[in-house]
Amino acid sequence: MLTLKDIAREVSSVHLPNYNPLNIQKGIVHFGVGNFFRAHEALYIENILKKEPTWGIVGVGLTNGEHSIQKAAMFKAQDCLYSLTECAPTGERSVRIIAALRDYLLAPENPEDVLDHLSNPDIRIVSMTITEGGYNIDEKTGQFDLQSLAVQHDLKNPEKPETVFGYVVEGLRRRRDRGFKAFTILSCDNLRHNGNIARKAFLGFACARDPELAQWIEQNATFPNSMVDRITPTVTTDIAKQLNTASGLTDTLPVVAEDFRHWVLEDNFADGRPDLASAGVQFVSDVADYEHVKIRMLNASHIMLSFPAILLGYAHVDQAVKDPALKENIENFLTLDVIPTLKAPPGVDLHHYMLTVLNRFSNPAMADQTLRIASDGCAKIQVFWTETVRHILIENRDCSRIAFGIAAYLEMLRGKNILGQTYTTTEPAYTKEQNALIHSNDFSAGLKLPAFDAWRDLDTSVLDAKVIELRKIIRSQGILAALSAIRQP
Ligand code: CS2
Repeated sequence: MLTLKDIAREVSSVHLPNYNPLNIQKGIVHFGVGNFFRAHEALYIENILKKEPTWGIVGVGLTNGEHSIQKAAMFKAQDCLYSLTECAPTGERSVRIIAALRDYLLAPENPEDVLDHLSNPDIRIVSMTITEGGYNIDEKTGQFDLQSLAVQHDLKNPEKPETVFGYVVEGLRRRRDRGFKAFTILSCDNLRHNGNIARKAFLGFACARDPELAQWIEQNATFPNSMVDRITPTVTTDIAKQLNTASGLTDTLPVVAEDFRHWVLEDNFADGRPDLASAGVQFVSDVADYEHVKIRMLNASHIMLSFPAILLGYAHVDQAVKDPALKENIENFLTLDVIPTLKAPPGVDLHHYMLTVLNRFSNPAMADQTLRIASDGCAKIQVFWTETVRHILIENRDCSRIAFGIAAYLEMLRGKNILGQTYTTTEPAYTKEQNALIHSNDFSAGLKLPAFDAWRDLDTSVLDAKVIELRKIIRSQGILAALSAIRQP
């Protein structure tokens, strides 16, 4: 296993940290230590640690299922080191060891340890990648959902929290009572205005817990918005083996990512920040236009591609984007439906952006999984498609591509592709009753799913009829026939 001792010796062709990890102090707590975080934020931090050794990261996992316990043990066993393999579409690869993660805590095993870190004034940033659906916002009301069981638990047991909201707010309560500064709450999830959503969620929780504390947090903590971008596939056991064979390392937690990365951030930090600009972070006064472009073009077309791709039996994104009919559909979706609704940020050409996205999707070296992209479609559809759908409905524009996307999503959820193979989708938000809607023989039943809540206030009759028509075509003649039916003349 990879250890600090290993990185003291040169492993040929693997880049090692340019600082001594033993000299690093902790300055950041991060919730949600997934592959994206390990290939993105952790790498940016890695690149400044030599100059600024006070910004090491403590990772926190909030769940204690078997998988989480195993992951925590693996992190500990390799001193929280791991290898990152970056792959260019040309096939070139480079491997480096990331040592920015200096500790990993499994919150349910020792909640006090997490709260001690959060109330330590050395921790000045609390960042998070807790997924698009993780902010507990009710899309119908746009408000923090106080009724969820986990939130209710934390409101009743504020000093023994279980959710990220409970932990962060209790940590801030202790800092206030001890006369310490608040920290920056930095969301790194693919959300529209992720900082504003985080503010709504954490203040929503804090207000229900103690309005005075909420006021202190509002006045002292900050919630910068950010746009984050780097495609980071799931690492299966086979991929891990291949990565280790290629690198010559014995890493139980290797990560692989594309060679592209981008982070645009608002410069609004409560208690200082590292010099991230020197590591390539772009600081701007308003992230909104960058977020809109990224979410509505890259993430939106990622799901628009993956839903039908799964039905066609494509396991990987690069295979899917090489299918002419699927690629043409993405190009039409972006040029006809999405780009006309966007404002290009300074220096960004939207047509060029589209070509870059398609080129990134075609990177075969990563074997990015269509099922990874399609997971939690319920949250992703709401976050990635809503603005585009609302524009189309309000302006009475051609809704056929979005109807196709919805039809492909609903058919994909049924778990069987055109080759008759079955697969398992991941939809954490759906209840038993909602899952039954997916398998109903009534083609309109699925339209009741919460995935479509964010435009339910508009007249959806034309869209709904088109979805039903396309579902029938997919079921009787297949996905390519449905694509032909919506093809541009
Ligand atoms: C993907 C993202 O899961 C998804 O929906 O679109 O993980 C995507 O790979 C990243 O946002 C790229 O920055």
